[in-house]
Amino acid sequence: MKSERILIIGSNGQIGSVLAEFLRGIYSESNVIGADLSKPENVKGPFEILDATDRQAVFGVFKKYKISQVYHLAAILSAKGEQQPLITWQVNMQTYFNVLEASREYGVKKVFYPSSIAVFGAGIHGEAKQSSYLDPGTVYGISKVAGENWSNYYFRKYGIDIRSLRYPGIIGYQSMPGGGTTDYAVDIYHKAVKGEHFECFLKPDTTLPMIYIADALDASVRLMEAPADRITIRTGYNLAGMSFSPDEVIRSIRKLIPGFEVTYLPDFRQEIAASWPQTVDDSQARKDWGWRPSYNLEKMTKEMILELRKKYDLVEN
Ligand code: NAD
Ligand code: AKB
Repeated sequence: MKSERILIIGSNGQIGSVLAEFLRGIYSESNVIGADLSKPENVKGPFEILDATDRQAVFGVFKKYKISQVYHLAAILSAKGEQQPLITWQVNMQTYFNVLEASREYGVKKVFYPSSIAVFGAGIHGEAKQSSYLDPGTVYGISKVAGENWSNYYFRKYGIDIRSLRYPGIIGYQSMPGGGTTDYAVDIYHKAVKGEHFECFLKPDTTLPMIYIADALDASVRLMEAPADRITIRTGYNLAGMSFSPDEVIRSIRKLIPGFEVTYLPDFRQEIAASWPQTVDDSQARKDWGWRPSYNLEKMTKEMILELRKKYDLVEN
């Protein structure tokens, strides 16, 4: 087992809950400390109830556990963020400033900052390049661009080794998403497996970049473990898994669940999705630290359906 003391802030969330398990497998249960606004039942390993907007509380957790690495996942995502823009700005930025300052104070070795495809805006037509202009249309996207720039600033000014990925929409069977525009792509599998009708809040041809959770975790840890001299981007690396529209994911699900019924009722999230790129060029991540995704849409659909059938106890004998 590797020796690090790793703090995950936002460990109850879609990514955090799965990442915690993944990191415990690498660093041991006692070395991965979860932290979130409330304590979930049956939590494994050390856990702190923490409001990361509270500077003193954040400093206290860093000191108590002698943290050496942080994954700062706490945030309000794109769709929820548009319902409460100023609170979203406050939460997304204040939590990150507290993490940056605590990292400086306690000599944290590495920080992971999750950015998003939401940093891109309507100015991109089609594929987002690593160096594409960033003109986000959501408060969430604005906070991620700011977070990326602060990461770069703290790296250059204070030498804190901060690493960041611009995640696409993440899809996994283990946990539910928490208020994003790409959430439909998780929900749709649950509805299909349970034999329920699905109402889609995006139009059928809205293509977005997505990634399977196993690939997202692999990319995150691979980036964090890469030698520092391989990291040439200190804002946020573009990351790609696959790209698909609701129509395409439905067709891939119907190969295994032919009767799956879907209707469309686009809402405000359609406008957010329409402002995001359709594909992402991640060649810099591939070149710098050897990133390669393992899942395409068909492989992911098979695994999602298999795992969700087990979860809902629907496995055919
Ligand atoms: P989520 O909403 O599922 O989880 C976020 C967690 O942060 C929640 O458990 C919430 O309780 C916690 N949190 C919120 N405010 C907090 C505070 N003040 N103090 C402590 N905890 C707080 O989000 P997620 O999908 O797991 O995303 C994690 C990170 O990855 C976020 O920064 C998000 O922007 C980024 N990201 C996610 C995706 C995706 O598709 N899931 C894509 C791109 C980027
Ligand atoms: C969202 O839809 O807000 C997130 C993201 C892509 O950042 N899933």
